[in-house]
Amino acid sequence: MKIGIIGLSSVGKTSLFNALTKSSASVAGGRNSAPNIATIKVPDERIDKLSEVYKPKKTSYANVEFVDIAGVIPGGAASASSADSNLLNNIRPVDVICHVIRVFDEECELLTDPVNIVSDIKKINDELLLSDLAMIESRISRMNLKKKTPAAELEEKLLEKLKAHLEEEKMLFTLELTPDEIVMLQGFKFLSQKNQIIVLNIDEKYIKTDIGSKYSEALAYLKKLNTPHIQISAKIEMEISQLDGDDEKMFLEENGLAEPGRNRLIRLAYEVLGNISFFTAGEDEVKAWTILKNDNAHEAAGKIHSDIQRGFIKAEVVSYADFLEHGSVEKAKAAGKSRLEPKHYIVVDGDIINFRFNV
Ligand SMILES: Nc1nc2c(ncn2[C@@H]2O[C@H](COP(=O)(O)OP(=O)(O)OP(=O)(O)O)[C@@H](O)[C@H]2O)c(=O)[nH]1
Ligand SMILES: [Mg+2]
Repeated sequence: MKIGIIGLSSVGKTSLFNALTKSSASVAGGRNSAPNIATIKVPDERIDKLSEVYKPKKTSYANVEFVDIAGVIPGGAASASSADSNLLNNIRPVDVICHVIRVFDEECELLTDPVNIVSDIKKINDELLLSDLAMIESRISRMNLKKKTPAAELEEKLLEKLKAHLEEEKMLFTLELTPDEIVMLQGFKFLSQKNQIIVLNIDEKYIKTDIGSKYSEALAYLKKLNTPHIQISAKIEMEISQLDGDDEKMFLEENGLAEPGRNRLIRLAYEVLGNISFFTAGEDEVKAWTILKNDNAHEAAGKIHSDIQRGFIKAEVVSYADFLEHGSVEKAKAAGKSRLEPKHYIVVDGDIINFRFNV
């Protein structure tokens, strides 16, 4: 899973990136700079617990890659500058967009404007939208130069529908598409079609408060857009990221936080993408595997190895809750809590699976 951190200039994107990935990328920024990239393991206390029991040689968490992209300049999508199109192209490969909004108004040389959440969101979303519109227009005009096949006719009709939607200043993620249409559009990787999470980078003085009442208009706007949001203080998260174990725990407690914002953000990104985890556990390795909600046991097997999928016999499943209650998978089994499931079984988040297969 790739998460792209985007936003206007100097809103705290790199600070957030550093906090999330325990990196130390320069916060100086600059619009021509290459994106900062780092992969982190997804914190999951279920994996911690499984490892405690199995004491495996290797523990493998799920991975998430964060990409910190230079600030988007309003008006860039309409300009022909290669810096602007490079910048927008850096967003293209990501699975989910983490859109950072400045909600701190500390004295800062560059930032004299008061906080304006709605206007800031629109500035960035307009860029994504205009870039998609330009791409569609150029594709349609190129198609018009050639004799059209039936497949091309279908594609053009669909692109015209998207174009009309964008011309009403609506993001593509708000357009309902059929599964066939989604497949047809996959190659384009439209920027406004990507799911977004709005990260409200709040002033540290608000960390114990829900800023909902202060910025109710902005939250109503997000609700209407159907975009999830999360409030985080990048500054505080940077401090947290420098602590370990007990120090981290103490700091969180002192600040009235249940867990680092990093965990909340990754969970939300998982949810937005419809991702869930299942586990394999043994003395060699305890491992988390990422699949989509509603994937079946046969598809889950394919994540591990094509041989396991091909030779699939049954999935031996113990739920995480049963594992926890009985203290180990073996004890849960002895208590009759293990199920033998067929290919079409829909895997549940947290299932501990042992695949039986024959090749
Ligand atoms: N008060 C306060 N300042 C912050 C916070 N987050 C970032 N800053 C400051 O804002 C400035 C910009 O931070 P960056 O993390 O570099 O922002 P950016 O969005 O990556 O900036 P560009 O990459 O240049 O677009 C720095 O001086 C930070 O110290 C915050 O939560 N509170
Ligand atoms: Mg930056």
